[in-house]
Amino acid sequence: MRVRENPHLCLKCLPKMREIMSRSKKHNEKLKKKKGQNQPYMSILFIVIVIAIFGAALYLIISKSASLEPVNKEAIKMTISMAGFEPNIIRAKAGQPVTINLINPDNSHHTDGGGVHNFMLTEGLASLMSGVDITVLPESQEVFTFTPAKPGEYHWYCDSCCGGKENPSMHGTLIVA
Ligand SMILES: [Cu+2]
Repeated sequence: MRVRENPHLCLKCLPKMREIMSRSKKHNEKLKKKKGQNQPYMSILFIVIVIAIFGAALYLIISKSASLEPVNKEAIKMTISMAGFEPNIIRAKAGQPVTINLINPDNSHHTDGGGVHNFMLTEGLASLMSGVDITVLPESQEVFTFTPAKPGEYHWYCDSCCGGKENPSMHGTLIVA
């Protein structure tokens, strides 16, 4: 500070100033060296973070595509995931029981509904039945039977994710002849 304030230094001050400047130069070099020493650690840390992120993404992809074999081979095999029901149209005959093996391949990492889906059918059934409301937990399956009462077109839906009944992809149609 004093140096800048007074550019016309006396000869007495000159050696002192040189010493200060040299010290500051040495300090800067030291800092640079230290920074250089830290760089390999930073690169390793960066690589580790990148690997961790890719690993997590890969795990999510693999676990999502895990398919489950239906436990009941006689039943209608149906899948419910974030993409909707597959198939989303089934045909049945009035008075004849329909058995569905509903498979949920989604894992519990889904932020919406935690990977839980369900099958809700509240119309077209025999008066004795109050409706079908089956919940399928992540990466599991359920087998259930219902009997449509009379011919017509009825709709089922998933009530546990993505806005429930309002979600257009979480629907299915039951066509009863
Ligand atoms: Cu759902």
